[in-house]
Amino acid sequence: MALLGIVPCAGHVHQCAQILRAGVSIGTNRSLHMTNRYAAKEYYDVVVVGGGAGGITMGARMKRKVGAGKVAIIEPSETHYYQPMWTLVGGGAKKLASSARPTASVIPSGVKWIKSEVKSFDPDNNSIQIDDKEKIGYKYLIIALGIKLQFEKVKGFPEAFKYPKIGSNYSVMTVEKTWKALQDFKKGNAIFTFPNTPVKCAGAPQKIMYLADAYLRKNGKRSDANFIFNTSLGVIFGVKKYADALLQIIKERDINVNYRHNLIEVRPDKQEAVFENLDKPGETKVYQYEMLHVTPPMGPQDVLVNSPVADAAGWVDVDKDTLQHKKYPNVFGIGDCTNLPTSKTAAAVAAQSAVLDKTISLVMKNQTSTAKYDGYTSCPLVTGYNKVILAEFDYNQQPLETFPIDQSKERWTMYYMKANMMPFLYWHLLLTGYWGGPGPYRKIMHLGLK
Ligand code: FAD
Ligand code: UQ1
Repeated sequence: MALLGIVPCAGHVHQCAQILRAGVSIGTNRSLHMTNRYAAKEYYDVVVVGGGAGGITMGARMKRKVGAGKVAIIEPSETHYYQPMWTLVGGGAKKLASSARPTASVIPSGVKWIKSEVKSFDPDNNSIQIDDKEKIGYKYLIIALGIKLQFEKVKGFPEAFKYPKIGSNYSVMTVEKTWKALQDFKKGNAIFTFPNTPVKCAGAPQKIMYLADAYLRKNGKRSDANFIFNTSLGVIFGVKKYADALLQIIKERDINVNYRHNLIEVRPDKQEAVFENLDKPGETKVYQYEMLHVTPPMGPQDVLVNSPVADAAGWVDVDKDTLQHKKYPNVFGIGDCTNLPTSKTAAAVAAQSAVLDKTISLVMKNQTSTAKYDGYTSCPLVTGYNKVILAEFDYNQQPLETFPIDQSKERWTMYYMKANMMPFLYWHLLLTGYWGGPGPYRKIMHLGLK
């Protein structure tokens, strides 16, 4: 217990067996799973697993709902990162340190931080197991575990990162290597990859390419570089309005795009990257690189795969409107770990947090949830050191824009917002549970306009 920093405290931690026996039902006539055969050592009204963007945000919202002492957040990491900053760190426009804060400083005050990893879920008994086989009981569970990076699925990784000229903005360990590779660029291919899996922030694999292009132009080296975007996808971006704008930029900046090309191996000693053609099984092509930016394959966290709270693929199986678990009504999911059919971003987490807040309020009152998430997500597509296309869209991949201007145009104002305002919004409004996405402002901004 002491090792985990968990100190049971009367008034804050209740004996689960006592409370779990209460049993409540919700409007959906599915009864909450409120009997527990195992007495967990600790019990909280709300347990949040994962202390990233979604977990801290929901922890703050739940504190307001049920009181700090009745909420616990389970998160093993000592440091919380604002990951959207890493695009700019890889491009040399921000320092890595500016993306990091101690986890202790973002845990809502009074909320219990259990510095541990979740090892398994037992939703039939309202408990989860953490390190050392210890069980934590809950009345409501919110799963916010994010997505797992799987560099090891590409032959040659992770050892390849010991070599220069390879970087990845997706990991805190490798993002500064991107900037180094860019600064050291001499002559040859600059290659950027997109894997054959779901990813978080699907725009990020190409944002760094536009920054690299701008950097080399500024330094008079662009004519020595051949830019290649090898993507497993069949399109440049899923929303036509922004795809059209990006294709125009790609043409203007002389970038070569190879669709359906998936990175399968890196040979860093020879500076070679091997890609398979997904449309011609067995066909591979070796590319020489002077700089390689890798977006790793990604997938659900190990603890979710084959767990009772996950779907067949390993994503938390939630209702796409309410974010309530499809089978366990006292379990909820938010963010990258869910099977919500939208693009995985912090902006999506913001909009989801407002919906989930409503859903849980209604469930707590034994009412059916009427909240409805529209799939809102956003990707500030950085296309230079002072340019951003602000993509915002919904489940139908239709633009859902906040500002009454054409957001598919590159704008310095949007860059300013991405680089300077979003971090503030994240640390001070999202993580404190006061930012539920731009939905309400969109309506005001568009007043009087069609
Ligand atoms: P995370 O924030 O990743 O948090 C998951 C947490 O779960 C982590 O703290 C982890 O330690 C914890 N965890 C994992 N396993 C366990 C376990 N077994 N037990 C307990 N805890 C566990 N989004 C935008 O909106 N705009 C952008 O411009 C943008 N750009 C991005 C650029 C890059 C390079 C990257 C990498 C991401 C970007 N994103 C952007 C995406 C955004 O950062 C994520 O979508 C967001 O952080 C998702 O929040 P989450 O809570 O689902 O997951
Ligand atoms: C957003 O809400 C958000 O989460 C805090 C982001 O992540 C950092 C974003 O990148 C964006 C664009 C939004 C949406 C916000 C506005 C004002 C359009």
